[in-house]
Amino acid sequence: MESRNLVIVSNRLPIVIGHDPHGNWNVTPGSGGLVTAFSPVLRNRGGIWIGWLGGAGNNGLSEHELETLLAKGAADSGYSLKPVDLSQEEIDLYYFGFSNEIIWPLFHDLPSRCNFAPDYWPVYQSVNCKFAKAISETTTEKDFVWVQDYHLMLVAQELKKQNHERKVGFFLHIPFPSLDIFLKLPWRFLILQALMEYDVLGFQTMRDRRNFIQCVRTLLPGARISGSGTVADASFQDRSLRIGAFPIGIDYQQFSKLAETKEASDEAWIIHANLPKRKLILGVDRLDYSKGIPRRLRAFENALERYPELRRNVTFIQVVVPSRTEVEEYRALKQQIERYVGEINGRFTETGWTPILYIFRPLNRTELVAYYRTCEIALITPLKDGMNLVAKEYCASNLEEDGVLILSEFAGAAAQLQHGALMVNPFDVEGVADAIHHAYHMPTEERQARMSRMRRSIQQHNIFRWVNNFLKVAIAKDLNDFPPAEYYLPSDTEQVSNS
Ligand code: ADQ
Repeated sequence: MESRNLVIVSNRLPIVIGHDPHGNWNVTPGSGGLVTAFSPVLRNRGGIWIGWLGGAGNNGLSEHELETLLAKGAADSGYSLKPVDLSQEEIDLYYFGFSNEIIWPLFHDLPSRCNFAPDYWPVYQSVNCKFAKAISETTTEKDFVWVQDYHLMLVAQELKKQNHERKVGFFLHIPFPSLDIFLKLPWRFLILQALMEYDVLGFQTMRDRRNFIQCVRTLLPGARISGSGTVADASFQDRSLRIGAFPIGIDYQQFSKLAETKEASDEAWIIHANLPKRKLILGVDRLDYSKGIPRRLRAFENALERYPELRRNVTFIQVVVPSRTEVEEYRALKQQIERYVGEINGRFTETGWTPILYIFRPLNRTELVAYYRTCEIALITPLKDGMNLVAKEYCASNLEEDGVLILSEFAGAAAQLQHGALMVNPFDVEGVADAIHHAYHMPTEERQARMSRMRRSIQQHNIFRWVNNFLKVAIAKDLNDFPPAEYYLPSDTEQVSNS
C-alpha cells in the first residue's frame, strides 16, 4: 500500500530544549497557537515536523545529544522531529528581521512599525531555501507537505528551483492585509509569485482570502481566479492551485474534558475563593503589540471611572505570556503594561480590593483552563489577529455556560463568534468600557444563550475538522488516511548532561 506521510513545516519545532534544575538538558513542549493546534492532530499518525529548534548552531549540542533529545521529543509528542539549524546571522535577519520587523507588523495593519531594511530579504530567501532542502531530504514525492505561516512563504518556489516535486500546501495563521497596505511591501511581486507556487493556499477568514485575491488581481495580471465558495480555483503561469478560507479551530474535547477534571475544578475554586464576591474579568495573551493590551487596560480604567458600581465588584486578571523578550520593542511593551497596571492599581485600590491582578509567565494547561473556567468575563481585544484561539479555548472550558466573551471585531474568530460574543472595536476605549459594564449586568439567561451558541459552533468546527477540510481540498484525503506509526526510542535515552 502507498505510504504517505503528513509533513508539517514551521519556523519553530514544537519543542523547547532547555535545562532542568540540575543543569541537564531537557525537552518540553513549546507554546503558542501553532503547537496547540497541531499537537493533538499529528499525534501517532506517522507525521513528521520540520522546523528550527531555537538558538544558533543547534545550541552547541553534540550530534548524539541532539539525536537523544529529538528522540525523546518524538516519543513524547507522537511524531518525528527534523531540526533545521540556523546561524546567529540567519536568526537576526530572517527571523527577527524580515519575519518579525516586516511581515508581522505589515500583515497586522501596522506599517508604521515596519523596518523595511533591504539586507533582510536575501537571508529570508536563503533560509527558505534551507527549509526546502530539509524537506527534500526528509520526504518523498508521495508525502504531503504542509507549510505553516509567514516565515516560510517561499518554500514551494524553492523546492521547484531545486527540482523536487512535492504536493505542498500553505496556511497563513496571521491576517492577510488589504491591497493598500500590501502594496507598501518592497518585495510584493516576488512574495505573491512565490505564494502562487503552492498547490493549496489557506487563509483564516474570507476577508483574508478576499484581500489576497485582490492583491493577485492587481499585481499579477496573468493570474486567473474563479469560484465564489470558500475555495476558489486559480491558475498562474500554466499551473493551477486552490485558494481557500479555513478558519482554524481547537481541540474542543481536550479543553472541556480538562475543565471537568478535579485538578482544574479545585484550582478554579481556589482562584475564586481568593477573590470572593466579585466577577472576574480575564485577559490572556502572548506579549505582543498586536494584542492591544495597553488599550485594554485603559478601557478597564475607563469602566472603573464611568461605572463606579464596578469598583470592588470586579477584578481584572491579565495573564501575559513572555514572548520575543530579546526584542527592545517587546521589552518596552512589557514596561508600558506594567506602568499602566501600576497606575490603575495605584489610583483605585482600596482596602481588600485591588482592581488588576497581573501575571507575567506561561501557565500550565491545567492552570490556564482553571482561569478560563472560573472567570465570568473574557476580555479579548486584539487590534488585529489571524484567529485568536484563546477566545475559543475560553468558551470550550466554560462548562457552566454562563461566561461572557467580549471580542474584538478584528480577531479572525469574530466571523464565527459574532452572534454570541459582545463585539467591540478595540480602538474605542469607551466602547470597550461600555461592553465591560454590559457584560457585568447581563442576565443569566442571555449569558447562557450566547455561550451555548458559541460552544456548539466551536465544538463543531474543531481542529480535526479544520485539518480534514484542508487535506480534502489539497489531496482529496482526510486524517484517517494517515495510519498510526510506531516511534523509535534509542536504548540509550539517559539524560543528556549539559557539559
Ligand atoms: P498566537 O499569536 O500565538 O497564534 P492565539 O491564537 O491566541 O495567538 O494562541 C495562543 C495560544 O497560546 C493559545 O492556544 C493558548 O492556549 C496559549 N497560551 C496563551 N496564554 C498562555 C499561558 N499563559 N500559558 C500557556 N499557554 C498560553 C497565531 C496567530 C493567531 C492564530 C494562531 C493559530 O497570531 O491569530 O489564532 O496562530 O492559527
